[in-house]
Amino acid sequence: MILWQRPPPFLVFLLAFWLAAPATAEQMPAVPDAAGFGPWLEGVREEALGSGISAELLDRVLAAIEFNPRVIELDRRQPEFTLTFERYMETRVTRDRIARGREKSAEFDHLLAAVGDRYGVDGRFIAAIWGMETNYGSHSGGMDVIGSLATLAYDTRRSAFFRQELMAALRILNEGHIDFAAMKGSWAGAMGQSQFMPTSFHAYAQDFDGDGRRDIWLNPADVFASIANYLKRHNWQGDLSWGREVVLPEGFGAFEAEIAQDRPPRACRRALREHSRQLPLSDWQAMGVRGANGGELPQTGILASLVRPAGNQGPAFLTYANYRAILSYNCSNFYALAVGRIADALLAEPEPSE
Ligand SMILES: [Ca+2]
Repeated sequence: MILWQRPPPFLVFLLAFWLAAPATAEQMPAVPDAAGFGPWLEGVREEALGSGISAELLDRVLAAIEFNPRVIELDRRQPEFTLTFERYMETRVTRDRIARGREKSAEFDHLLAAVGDRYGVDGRFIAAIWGMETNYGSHSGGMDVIGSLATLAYDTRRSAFFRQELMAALRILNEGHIDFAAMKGSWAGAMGQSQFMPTSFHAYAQDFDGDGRRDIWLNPADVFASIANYLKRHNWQGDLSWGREVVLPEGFGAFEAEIAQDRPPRACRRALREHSRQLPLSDWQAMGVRGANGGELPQTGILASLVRPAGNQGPAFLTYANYRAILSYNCSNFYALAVGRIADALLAEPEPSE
């Protein structure tokens, strides 16, 4: 039940929870019998050989992997609770993550600027996504990608999706971008510091340093360029930010019908169905919406959707096209707002008390 036309690069736990949410434990398919895994891999080998992957590579890699019951356990895990927006922001946009983001932005200053220039994506957004996905490369997931994907493809729950990802992962090895031993990722196959699924790797990963390998595991230049390219290819507007927090006027409820969407889009519907219609900032200003500090909104035609992640009584945000590019990375309003807030913190001077 993957609902995207293109899979997002990172299947976060929230997403896994969401995928699991409609099913009760009784409805989950039984854990497959590990005894059939070896014979099943023979079929994988045949298919991979037919698509041009070398026999030597397949012999070596397929002999080294096993059915991993831990992956099935993680896939079957039921959500225990859903974080509120406030709690999500407290746990994701931490002082530590911002402080580390400042350190890493300083350390990779020239590289982030060079990548930012090439792709038209401000380096603070690249750093913010890097920080959210893997805490700046320090938590990329230590699971063997081929073993995890083969286990999920052998399982019956989403076998077609994961078999396609498995084939894409074998192609990455066949093309020599990374060695088998270093091809690590999350249990669901999101790989390296940018947490790309293998099909996203083929579509978006970049070789920024020009060594012939697209190395999103160990090479910061390739990691940054891959994140930037993903955003650029999802309609990133280099001269815009992501959006802004706003204050709604008394009696704003009168506009609810006027700002409702005609029809939520098909892609990333889970997050976008919570958005208002896209209207120019000047229209929002005319409705009495103001900046978080009470200031006037810019009188421009920039299109913005209103997002209220904690419901009508909670904080309100006007979000631009770049916010939707962040949603394409990970279809969650909480995630996109956290990325925006970290990116803004990286722009601002640290508070004297910090
Ligand atoms: Ca490279």
